Amino acid sequence: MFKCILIANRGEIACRIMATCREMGIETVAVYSDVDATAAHVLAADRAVRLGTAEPAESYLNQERIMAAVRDTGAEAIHPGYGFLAENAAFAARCEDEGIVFIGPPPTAIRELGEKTLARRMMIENGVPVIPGLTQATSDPAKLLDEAARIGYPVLIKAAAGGGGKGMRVATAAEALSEAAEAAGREAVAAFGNGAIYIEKYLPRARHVEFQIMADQHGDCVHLLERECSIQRRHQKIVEETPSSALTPALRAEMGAAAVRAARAVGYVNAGTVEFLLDPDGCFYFLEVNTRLQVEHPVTEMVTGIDLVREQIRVAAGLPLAFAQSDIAGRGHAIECRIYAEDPQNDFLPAPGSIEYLQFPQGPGIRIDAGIYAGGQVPVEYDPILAKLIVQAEDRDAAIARMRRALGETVVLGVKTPVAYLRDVLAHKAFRAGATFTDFIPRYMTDWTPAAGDADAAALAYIADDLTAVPRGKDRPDRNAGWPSPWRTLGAWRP
Ligand code: MV4
Repeated sequence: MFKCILIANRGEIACRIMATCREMGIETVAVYSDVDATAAHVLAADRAVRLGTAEPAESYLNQERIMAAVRDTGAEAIHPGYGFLAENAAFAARCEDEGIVFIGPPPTAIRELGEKTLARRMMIENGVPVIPGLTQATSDPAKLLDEAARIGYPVLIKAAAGGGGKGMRVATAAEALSEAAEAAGREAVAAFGNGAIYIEKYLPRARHVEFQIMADQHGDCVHLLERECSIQRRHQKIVEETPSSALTPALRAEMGAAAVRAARAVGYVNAGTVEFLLDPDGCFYFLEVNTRLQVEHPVTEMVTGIDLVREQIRVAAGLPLAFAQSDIAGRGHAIECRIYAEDPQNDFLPAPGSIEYLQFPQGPGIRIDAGIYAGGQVPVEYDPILAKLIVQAEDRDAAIARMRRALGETVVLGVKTPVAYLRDVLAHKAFRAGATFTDFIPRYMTDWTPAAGDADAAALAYIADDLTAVPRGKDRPDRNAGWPSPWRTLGAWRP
């Protein structure tokens, strides 16, 4: 087993990975940029190496400096987390060349699955259903029009080098197709440096259901059940859960088997996610494979009891999977809510700043994956995810009740967060009924404002006012020495 792992990431995911390393007796190396010199992940690591200034190219995306940090610290492996270098095939190949273990899939799998039309062809060859549409990228208007006529409108134009919903455009009729194709191509160039596009039939009211997969270096591959991630805003997932209320045991087995075929098609190793769209008739279609540990992996860990990071590290070290498909069973229901520094009343724009006060919920079935602490800063330069709140309970209703309770106990002051918004998402009749389709947020939540007289919102505003009057720095009273906690204030205060 490795003695030392470098975590090439920051924030909550770096802290999460370090927690497992510590349990496994593996030394951790953090890397950081100047604005992160005192960030949570730096404090959590055994050692930390400065990379450079805040710009990602000078720090978390800088392969030279990360490899230098690996050499200087004697780390044997790199965990890339998600984002940054996690799905960079060239970086994974470079690690291999330099004798460092990349804790993730082989570079060939990253490269092949990153080419969306190639991935579609490989899935078709392996009996995985794909959405009707092109299997070769083209910008030829005649070819696009032909295919759209064949599959029928509306169609969705996607970037061939893309993923995650970036650069997608719907065309509802032939007249709109060429303009939409040009716009999608321009966006693809800007986002991926590659303007290649293709089209698919557009499925407007489907569910996003993804399967966690895990494969070892000895040819074993299993799935660890599904996650439903249909609650998204501008292709940003905000609530994820498992199991999906739309799957029967038979459909789960069928989709899980298709996910394993998808992984085997590219010789996949380590953790990955196979995304599907599930339409209201119960037909499912391959979307893409995410070749990384995902943000929402904790819901899977909560119901399966498996530490996915531990399995990633074991598999990367050459060990066989510790479980067979028949060992995998989900217990109860888990839900995750993502808490970003963002303003729900200002179009969810990132709202970085300093964390003045922080209180997380506690109690049975609750997990917090956080990358911040009270008194810390949320820099403007990176994704403003603060923490993930994950709950597990015996069934979906109990998990919803537990999540609403946990959100009600969550206090983050100093930056705006969507905590109150998330409570309303979970309280929504359609959510409770399991009507979680990809149009949920635009359909039900566009005109959201904090409920008039909402006790939490009012109490939080009251606490925030109070806090601005609190002396700072050395004059600030010790929280343990009589400063009333917002939680007590919250409990006692009535509008
Ligand atoms: C689609 C789709 C409907 N039809 N493709 C978004 C993320 C990326 N992995 C693929 N995505 C989608 N692809 C076809 N042919 C719907 C989504 C989609 C989605 C679209 C709009 C709003 C929210 C969404 C959430 C999940 C998936």
